Parts: sequence; C-alpha cells; structure tokens
Amino acid sequence: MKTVILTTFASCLLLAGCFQLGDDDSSGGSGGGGFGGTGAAGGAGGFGGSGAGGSGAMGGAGGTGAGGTGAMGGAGGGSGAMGGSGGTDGCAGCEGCCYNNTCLEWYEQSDNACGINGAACLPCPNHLSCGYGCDQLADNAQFEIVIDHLRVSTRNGAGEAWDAFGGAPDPFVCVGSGCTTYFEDTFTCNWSDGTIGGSSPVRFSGYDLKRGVVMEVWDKDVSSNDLMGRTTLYFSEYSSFGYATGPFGAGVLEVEFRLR
Ligand SMILES: [Ca+2]
Ligand SMILES: [Ca+2]
Repeated sequence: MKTVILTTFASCLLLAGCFQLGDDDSSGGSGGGGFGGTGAAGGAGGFGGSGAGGSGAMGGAGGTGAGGTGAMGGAGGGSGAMGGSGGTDGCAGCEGCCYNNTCLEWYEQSDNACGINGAACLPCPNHLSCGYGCDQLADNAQFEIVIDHLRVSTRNGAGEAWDAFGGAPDPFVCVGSGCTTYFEDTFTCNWSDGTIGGSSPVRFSGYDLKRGVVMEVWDKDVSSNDLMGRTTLYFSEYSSFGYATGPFGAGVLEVEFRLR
C-alpha cells in the first residue's frame, strides 16, 4: 500500500496541474488537489482529504470531515500524511506571493515566481520581470513607443512666436532614431497613431529603456527645424496606463505616451 501511495505521489509530481502554485482557495473544498479527495465530508483519498480550507501544493491539512473512506483509509479527519499546515495561514498577511502555502517576500521572488498581496506566485509575462510584482521591463523584451498627446507653449524661450509672423508651430516628437508625424500650426497634438518611426516602428529593448532614451520635440520649419525641448526618459516600471512628462525645454508643456 505504501508503494501505491508513492506511485501516486510520483505520477502526480509529473503531471503539470496536479499542483497549482499557491492555490489559496480559502473557501475550502476545491483546494488541495492531488492528494486525495476534497469536499466537506472529509478525506477520501490516500493522503487524507483537503477538507475545509485545504490549499497549498502539498495538500491541505487533512480532512476535517466526518470520516474519510478512501483506499488508504483516511480515518476521518486524517492528519494528512503529506499534508501541509493546511488552510492559507502560511500566507496570511503576506505582502509577497504565496507558494506552497509559504509567503515569498519580494526579495525572495524571481521572474518565474512573482506576485504581491498574497496572490499565487506566478511567472511574469515575457516582456516583464519581477520587481514589486511583475512591474519591471524585461531586459531583452522589445517595445515600441507610442506618443498620444503633446502640448507646447505658445512662445519659445525667447518669448517669440515659433513661426514667422506669429505663426504657431508644427510639432512632432522623436525618440532615438525615429519620429512621429507632425501636426501643422498647433499647440496641441493628439495622434491617432503616434508610433515612433511610424509605419517602420523603432524598437527599444527593455535594457535600453531603463538606461534612458532621449525624447525631443521639434517644430518643423521650412529651413531648419526648431528644437522645442529635449529630455531623457528612464523607464523602470512598466505601466499599462502609459506615462506622462511634465514641462521640459523651452516650449514643451506635457507629453503623454505609452509602451507597446
Ligand atoms: Ca518655427
Ligand atoms: Ca507653423
């Protein structure tokens, strides 16, 4: 009988999904998995049931139900031979992620097991790495920069109009080796597609974005373009909501942009 148990255990280990990392089903019943039964009526499986509040990869705290009847005879509220401490207590108050019913603090995490606020430790998406949750740009990931909005001042640093005869500027934005399209005679630009590089998007690695990329805003002129502002952007955290800058240079009031 012992052998059967180990075989079951081993085959369970080989089956992805047999365990779910940090499945903290505090409502009980469905947690546990793998090692025997579930359900409020107590353990039916070889390792005792998960009973109420079982969770954690190694099974719960053994059934608390009214008597297991499984092959291995969980004798009612079995102690869960392979069981963990049961419940989700091991991750109670966890600010990191929950793995095997144990809290992994942020400094103990990796790109393969990451999370916050007691959530299950999960791998980060390919374009992100683990910081405080999966919030950092992955070094090797490739991103495009999309400019959504630009607002510039009505006068340049010398207090003059940007164009001759009091004309408004014709702004566009460049980052690295690429630029957006430009708008004519306006102080506010809202791009429908402000991809840097346009139809041939410039791609930036996460590594380069973290080291800093230079953003410039220009006023397109017939003779030579006027630089309206230049700044360096350092992307550490990834924001799916996008980014915004404050004023920079002689004439840039704000830029809103995002990574794609
Ligand atoms: Ca000009
Ligand atoms: Ca103009």
